[in-house]
Amino acid sequence: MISKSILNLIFCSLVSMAGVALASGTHSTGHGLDSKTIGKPGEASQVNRTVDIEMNDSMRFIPDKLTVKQGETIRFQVKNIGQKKHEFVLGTQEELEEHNKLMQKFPGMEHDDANMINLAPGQTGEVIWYFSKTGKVNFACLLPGHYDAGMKGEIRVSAGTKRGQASKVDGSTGHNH
Ligand SMILES: [Cu+2]
Repeated sequence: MISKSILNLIFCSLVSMAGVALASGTHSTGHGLDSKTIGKPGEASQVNRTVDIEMNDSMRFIPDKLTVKQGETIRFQVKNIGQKKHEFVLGTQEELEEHNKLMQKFPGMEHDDANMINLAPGQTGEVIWYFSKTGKVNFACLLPGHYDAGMKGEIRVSAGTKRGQASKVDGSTGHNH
């Protein structure tokens, strides 16, 4: 455990040296991930719904495209149906790509943060995440070679429960005299 946290520490400093934007300087969600961008770890008691995701040795997530609503807390129930280890890591595309490069340099690196789950073959685990902002959140498997083989996915975070957009359609466009 001690060596693991030391490794984590080293890893984090490497990430910052590599020039990843450490927006607020907090490390609460892991390797300098900007929690303002992708959201933050969610509370089990606040979960709105569960999304099942499978990971396989064809280096794919199923599904690899998801839509959630801003303000939702999602329980990602992730299952590794392959014979290899896989992991599910949430982040922005930039963060994931930067992280991916580091993983190639330090292939033995294992880490455990709120925004990710690393699973042995046949294992199921979960990540509970609160999506605070609209836009795009990405996910990937950062084990060496997996991301480059296409093991990635995308979550679209749509605007919450706002209504009133519909009135735009039959509103001001007519303007008949
Ligand atoms: Cu993988």
